[in-house]
Amino acid sequence: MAAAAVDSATTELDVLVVGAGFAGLYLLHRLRKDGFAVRAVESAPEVGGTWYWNRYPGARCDVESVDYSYSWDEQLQQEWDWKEKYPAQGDILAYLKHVADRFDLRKDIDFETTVTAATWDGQSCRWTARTSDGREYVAQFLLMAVGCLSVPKEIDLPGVDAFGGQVLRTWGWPEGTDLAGRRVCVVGTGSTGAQVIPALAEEVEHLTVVQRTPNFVIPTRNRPLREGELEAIKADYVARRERNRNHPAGVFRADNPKNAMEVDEAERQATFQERWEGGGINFLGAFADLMFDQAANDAICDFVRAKIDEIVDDPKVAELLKPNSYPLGAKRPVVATDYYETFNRPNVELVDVRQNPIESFTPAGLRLADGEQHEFDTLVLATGFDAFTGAFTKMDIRGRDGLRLRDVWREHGPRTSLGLASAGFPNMLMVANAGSPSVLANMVTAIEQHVDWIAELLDYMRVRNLRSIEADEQAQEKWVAHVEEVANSTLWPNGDSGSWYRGANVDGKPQIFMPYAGGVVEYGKALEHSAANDYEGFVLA
Ligand code: NA7
Repeated sequence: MAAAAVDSATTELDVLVVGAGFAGLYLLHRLRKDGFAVRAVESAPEVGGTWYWNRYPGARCDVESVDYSYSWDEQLQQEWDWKEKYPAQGDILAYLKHVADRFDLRKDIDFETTVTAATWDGQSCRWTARTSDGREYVAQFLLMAVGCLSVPKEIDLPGVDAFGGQVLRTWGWPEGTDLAGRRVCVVGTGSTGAQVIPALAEEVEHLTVVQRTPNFVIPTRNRPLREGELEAIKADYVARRERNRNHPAGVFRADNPKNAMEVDEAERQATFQERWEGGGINFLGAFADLMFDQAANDAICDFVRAKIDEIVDDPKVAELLKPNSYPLGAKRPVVATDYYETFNRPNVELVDVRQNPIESFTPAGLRLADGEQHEFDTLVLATGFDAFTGAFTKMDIRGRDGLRLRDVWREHGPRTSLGLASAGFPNMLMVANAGSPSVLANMVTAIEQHVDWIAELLDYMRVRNLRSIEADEQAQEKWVAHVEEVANSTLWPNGDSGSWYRGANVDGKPQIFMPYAGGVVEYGKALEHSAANDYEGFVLA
């Protein structure tokens, strides 16, 4: 079926996809192939989602290139040549542009189109989505491929308006920004901060790093792919993808099956050291119990703290860089290049605002509570996101009987059945977001798992002439409780982590553990069980 324009401002569809990042592009391709009238809308002028907006210096993915890519087309994976072990933002964006061109997806994407509101009509079983420029899309299904980290957190820095210099956000970084010779201040030391700080330190005259909570930063050890390495991977690609799908993290990791506290100190240290030298998230696979046993986690934390002492020249700076208020892994593990080494540079200064908070920004910089002043020309904000729910609550989404998603989720957090649908909002399906493995797994694997399930669901409904699917309220409450329970069986929710996993980084946000910590394998079983039982957990009508 082809999309039909009712009048110039209204487009009638089977499916409207919101977002043209990894999730939106695959949805568009798959559902179009399956014969649905589908279009995607995208705020940006280009495909890429996260990888379009996060173009700050040093932006890179912490999943290996060859795994952080689609597995659904053998020719695509054979013809695309990754350059480095871990892909830079520009390489991922180039890949997604290639996918859009190769599968002729652009003709079905409306760029620079932002959905501001969507209303469900129970009579016609259709959503009407409105855009900021007054257009309307009417569709049976509203598929939210909006990303988990697509809305930057509101700026909550005291007196920031008083600052007279340039203010940049890492999200939406203006292309071509030249900071050579400037005095720059970066606020935020999460994954983004840890990438942008070493990159800017090389370019600017002076860099002030404002840190509130130190992170455990694992070295990336990125490198160009070696001669023959990519060819060998390509020769085994199908099996490699299968291994990825069969690992809870959605990417195969040679996890050590041993528990940290069952081996002696020498073996424990040697294992940590080997993983540290190998770099990347694999570090967390050093032992099986790191996220489950406090003593094991303490051991790996001590190891990283000792590394900080070893790397950082100034013992006072080293002390400030050491996290000691939450377990390693309770916040998203940070992987970066030369992060701790950067603090040995003469042009880099660490300002800890935990003990001595920012009192106010000033026209020329900032002033701390004890009166200490720092001056700079450019302020860079790497202060994080209104994760998971931000992209939903930003829109005025009204479901059955006028129920506002914003009201429900702002009060209770995102409530979903299987992370796919929320009661009261029929035919609105979420891709790889709250309630599913999403950010705790290789996002691309998680996205493919969801898109394939959704495509089968839509076909099932089409064949049976079913018009709507909605989360069953009881099943939803059970799933939300299960997500919390699984998280509570790990060390993820522990400590003063202030983590965006539970909404703790945004003032007033309900605190509920949002991603599903059981991994893509267990989650896949739950999806299969639902589908095999006529979509248990949902009401089809
Ligand atoms: P994060 O991980 O939320 O980090 C945000 C950082 O900004 C973190 O260090 C915060 O300190 C800091 N921050 C936020 N607000 C303030 C204020 N008001 N004052 C001082 N410091 C502040 O976001 P990222 O963008 O780094 O990473 C998000 C994910 O993107 C990442 O995990 C990858 O999956 C990709 P805090 O810890 O709150 O004390």
